[in-house]
Amino acid sequence: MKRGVSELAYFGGSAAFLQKVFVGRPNVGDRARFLDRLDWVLNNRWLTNGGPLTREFEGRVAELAGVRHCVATCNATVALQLLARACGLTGEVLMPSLTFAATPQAMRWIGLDVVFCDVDPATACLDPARVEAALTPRTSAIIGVHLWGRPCAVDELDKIAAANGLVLLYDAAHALGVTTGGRPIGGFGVAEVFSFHATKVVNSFEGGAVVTDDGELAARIRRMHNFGFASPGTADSVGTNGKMAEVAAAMGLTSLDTFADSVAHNEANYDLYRAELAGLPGVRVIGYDRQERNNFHYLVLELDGKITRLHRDVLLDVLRAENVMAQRYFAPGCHEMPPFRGEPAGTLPHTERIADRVLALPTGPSVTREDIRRICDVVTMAVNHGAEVTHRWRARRGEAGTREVPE
Ligand code: T4K
Repeated sequence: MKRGVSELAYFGGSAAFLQKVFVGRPNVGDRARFLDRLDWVLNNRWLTNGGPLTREFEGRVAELAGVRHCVATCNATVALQLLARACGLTGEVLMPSLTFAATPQAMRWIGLDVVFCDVDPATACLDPARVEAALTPRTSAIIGVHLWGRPCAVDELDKIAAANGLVLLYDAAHALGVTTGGRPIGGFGVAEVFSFHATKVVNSFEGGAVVTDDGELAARIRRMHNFGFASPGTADSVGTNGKMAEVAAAMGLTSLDTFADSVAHNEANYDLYRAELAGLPGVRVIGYDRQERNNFHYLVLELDGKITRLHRDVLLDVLRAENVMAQRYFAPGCHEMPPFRGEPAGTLPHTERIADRVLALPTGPSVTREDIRRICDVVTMAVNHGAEVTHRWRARRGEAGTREVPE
């Protein structure tokens, strides 16, 4: 327990954790089961190119997502590119700026123009009204992002896409195992993309997948992710190499085996964070709709600096000094990153406001209840003494002559 501001590690106290506690610590799952699978892969001498474990993984992901088809890929960024290409996107694609850089990067990399729309402050996902206002004759698609695993306004976006002849896709990197209106994420729009990166709730080291009910689209993507081959060695379309390796599928299957346990652990963590931080003025744990299925993968705090007198970046520094490696998921908004700059400042006010306030804290199966109590103790100490912490933080920054001080 910290008994005063001077005991915070940032101001010279000892750190709350001897070793770093990370956001996105991988869920390794049952190691023996993984090693069995790995052994099987090596004995089978079939290491990639649509091997049996990859097919099994695809079947299990499709089932979880409630769709007929799944094409597993080397990562979600390539999955987004394959999907965009397979749908024949051209010109402009609309998407939120409040996302991981992969969403716009994937589109820009294949030559599409990215147009950012503001988010609905209630969901932090695309605001359908802003999408409608951004349509031009060059718009070919809408890409929704289920941010932090909280679903987009799928019905409204569907109506806009249908009324304007647009392709509707979802970046569902955060939303495996989530439902909206009782229906699993995976079956909305033309297709959706999951990520199985090491840091995700289900991981395959690196990996991704396109899921869809459209068999023709899935077949096209399957060909495209294998050099465009329609038959061995013969390409009938432009293609790339986006395949998942068997070792990745072995990890993905092992991670799926414990998916329900991981979600239960995440949910218990989420409840404990909420209980520990309840009533702390100006601090909100971003919520999940308990009527739906959630994966509780991201634990996101929103800090109202006017109340706390403590900016998110100050709290981030304070936490990191304690070895709590919180993350600014997601700041800055992508529209403020050099490859995408061009929007006049202030055009995405909700995005900018949220990006300025949010902070992801460690959760997942490797984070214990005691870890959470200690993390919340630091947050509580810093927030309860927000003005003093900010003052001392500024003084230290000023002495060091480093970056500008957030308001
Ligand atoms: N769309 C969205 C909305 C996404 O969030 C992402 C990825 C994508 C698309 C693209 O998916 P992929 O193409 O990656 O399949 C991390 C992940 O690399 C990235 O996959 C993820 N989103 C993003 C939210 O988080 P960084 O730049 O924050 O990575 P890094 O290396 O700083 O790691 C994050 C944290 O995880 C750190 O606290 C350390 C910890 N960590 C990381 C790794 C790799 C571990 O403890 N062990 C590990 O092995 O992007």
